[in-house]
Amino acid sequence: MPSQRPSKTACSLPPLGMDASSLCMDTRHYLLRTLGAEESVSSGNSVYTALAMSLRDRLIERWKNTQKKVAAENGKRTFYLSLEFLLGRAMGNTLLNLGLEDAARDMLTQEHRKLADLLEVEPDAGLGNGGLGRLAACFLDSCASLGLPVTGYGIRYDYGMFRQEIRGGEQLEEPDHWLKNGYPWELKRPERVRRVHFFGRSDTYYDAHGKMRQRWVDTHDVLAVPYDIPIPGYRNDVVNTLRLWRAAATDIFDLGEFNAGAYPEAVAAKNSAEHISMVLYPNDSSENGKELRLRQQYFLASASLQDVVADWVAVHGENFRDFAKHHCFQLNDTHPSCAVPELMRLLMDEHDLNWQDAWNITSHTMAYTNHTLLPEALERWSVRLFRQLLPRLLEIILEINGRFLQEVARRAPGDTGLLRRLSIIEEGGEQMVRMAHLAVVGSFSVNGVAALHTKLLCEELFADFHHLWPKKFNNKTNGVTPRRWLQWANPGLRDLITERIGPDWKYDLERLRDLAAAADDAEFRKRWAEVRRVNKERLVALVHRHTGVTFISDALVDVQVKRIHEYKRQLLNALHVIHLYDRIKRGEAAGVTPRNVLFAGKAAPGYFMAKRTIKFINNIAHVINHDPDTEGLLRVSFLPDYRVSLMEQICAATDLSEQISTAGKEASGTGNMKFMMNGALTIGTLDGANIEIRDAVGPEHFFLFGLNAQEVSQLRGHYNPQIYLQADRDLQRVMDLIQSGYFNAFEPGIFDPIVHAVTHPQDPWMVLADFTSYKLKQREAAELWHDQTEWQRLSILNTAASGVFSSDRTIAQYNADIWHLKPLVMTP
Ligand code: HBZ
Repeated sequence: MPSQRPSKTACSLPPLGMDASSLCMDTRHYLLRTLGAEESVSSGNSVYTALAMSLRDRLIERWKNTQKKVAAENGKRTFYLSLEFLLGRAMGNTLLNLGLEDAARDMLTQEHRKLADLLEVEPDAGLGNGGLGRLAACFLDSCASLGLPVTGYGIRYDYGMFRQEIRGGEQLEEPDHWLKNGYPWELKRPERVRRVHFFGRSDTYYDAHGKMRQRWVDTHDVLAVPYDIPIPGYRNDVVNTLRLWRAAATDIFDLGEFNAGAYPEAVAAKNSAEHISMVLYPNDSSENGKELRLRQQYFLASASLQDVVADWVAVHGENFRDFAKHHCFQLNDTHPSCAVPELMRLLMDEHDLNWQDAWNITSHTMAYTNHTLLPEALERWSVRLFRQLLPRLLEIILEINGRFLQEVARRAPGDTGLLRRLSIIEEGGEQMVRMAHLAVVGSFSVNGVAALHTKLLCEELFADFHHLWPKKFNNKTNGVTPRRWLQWANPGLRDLITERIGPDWKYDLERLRDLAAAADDAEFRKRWAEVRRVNKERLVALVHRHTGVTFISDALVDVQVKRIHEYKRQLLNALHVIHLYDRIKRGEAAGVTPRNVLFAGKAAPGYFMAKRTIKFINNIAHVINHDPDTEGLLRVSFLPDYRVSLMEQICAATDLSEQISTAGKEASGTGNMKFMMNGALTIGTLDGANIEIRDAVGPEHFFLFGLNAQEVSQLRGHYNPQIYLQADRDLQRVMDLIQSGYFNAFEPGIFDPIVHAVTHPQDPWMVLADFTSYKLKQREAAELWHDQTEWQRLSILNTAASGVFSSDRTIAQYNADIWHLKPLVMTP
């Protein structure tokens, strides 16, 4: 008898249920059978993990379908290359986007648990510094929600952004070991590992056809192991991918060294390979030039491009004719701009293309986004370091530069100044590679992140390039995802809005405009104010839990949360807080509107002034909060460890959003948008996206103060802070109070650097120049607060006008102008 053979058809699985009882069954399965937990005593941690696994199954189902669809459509795809993805927590976002929030809540209620408690178990994935990293995360959410085939590529750091503790008013940095309990939202893909070269030398050889070619030899290699995170779209069954690379040694031991008896050296080499993905650099606005950082950058660029090229070759063989039609690489700032020479290298050295064909492909697939004008943040790497670490890449960069400068010389004969200004290599002193020039030359699109920022890029930073290639430059004003930043962060407001204008705004945020009419409805305003009051109670509890400060109930909540940097001018806010305190002390309490001032943000560990600013704010807060005269009038708090999950609670409870950077310095800002969407009013300068926020809501509904960008630049060189000091008696009193040691009674001299910074004519941030107009605008805001009818009306109008700041709008513009991708439509 022939033995029974298994059937050829694979056993297909039924789709997973999307109701509370299916979710419950699966979660129990994982809890009891996979995690081996005791049902009765299982910790929040294991229930969280079990629920995450059940949700992941549902993501994977849709993920596979999306991948099949992408392959079947064989259309163009975009790859978003970024050293940072500041994802925050995944569970809430997954529940919201899959439409499983109610099911999860019901299931947990049956288990006598609260969803809110479970969500708190998840650590933030803090793989980014601030705006640039969070923007990448918002963009992924929007791409998936718009059904665009976009894959993120980044680094899976073992340690994300440091955890900030405040001791004695000062910042302490603690490592963020976010993976210590495992990360249920990722899948390791060992079968797709890549090999990345470092060191060695470039070798000339003749191939089988007698053609002279280059190859990179004697390299030290590092493996790049991918971990994939699913990125679900909002209720459209699309799930895109974020692929993060971890560095691993090629072999556990280098056999040569092992046999030579150098066992410790061999193990150390393994470590040094793995150091590449060990830790996120915590600088958000100045380059540190550390070799390890360049290694990270090349590691990401090389692994990601090899991955994409390998997929192409698997389908098309060595025919790259249509490669550019099918691919776009969006470079999130210059950090991944090694991608330009690396794609050239892969095409020429590994796939035998000639220079011209490789260049046509490279320069038609790369697109570069700039996020800063600050000169100290523009990346430059020494040619010496490049030659040592990435010799073949340097060779290619020099060739790109040589050909580029020839083109310039043809167009502007004899203009050596222009050549020097445009060159990718900076001469004079040590030769440096200017990464921004490399990115501009290698890309078909260069964009800024807000209208003013793009204008300044074209007129100043990249003026010569703009003159050469005006059509390359375009603006894409930033946006934020309304799923996380409105629907999830503010369910009360979400439901109230839906009740009023229906649910369409959830798919098209510009529909929020329909809310404007409700601003004149007294009953609606009352309910709006009530939702915001509840949100504020939650924030008050949070602040109390983490700082011990008791905020005044029903007082104005005035918030500045963002990275600590001189250009963002937390100091200006701090001076104003001292002024309010001074008014109370001099007997003007009756004129002072009760106010809670909240600060939060991290300082780069090596940034002295930023760290001293944190200490300054904490000392001011201590004095004010302990002075009985301030009771019921003024409270000040510095909330430690600012991160995505805290902002979710903060933005829903803020009345007054502080966006007070020196005009021309904040490229865009995105916190400003989150606050506006949730109904905060803004006090701000004409900087970054503030300008567009003010245009959208109407100038009469925005507290504008300060110099504009043109005035700032005209004042440079003859700025004299004494003029402003002499003209404002209130400002003198503030400075006198600080200098008297009032806020540092037992720490003599510690705030001298702060006094010096703001009173020095070289102060690039011109803090004192804007103090008086800031103070007066603050007074206007405080007076408006007493008219709650008007305040709530403006709050509603802010939300109603915020639709344009959805990252869905931003991504639709990237797609229309740069990517040209066809949206996927998933059929059930
Ligand atoms: O990018 C920020 C800008 O300051 C902000 O105005 C803008 O809204 C946002 C999104 O476009 N830039 C950053 O957040 N930059 C960094 O975090 C950074 C990180 C590593 C670096 C340099 C900068 O090496």
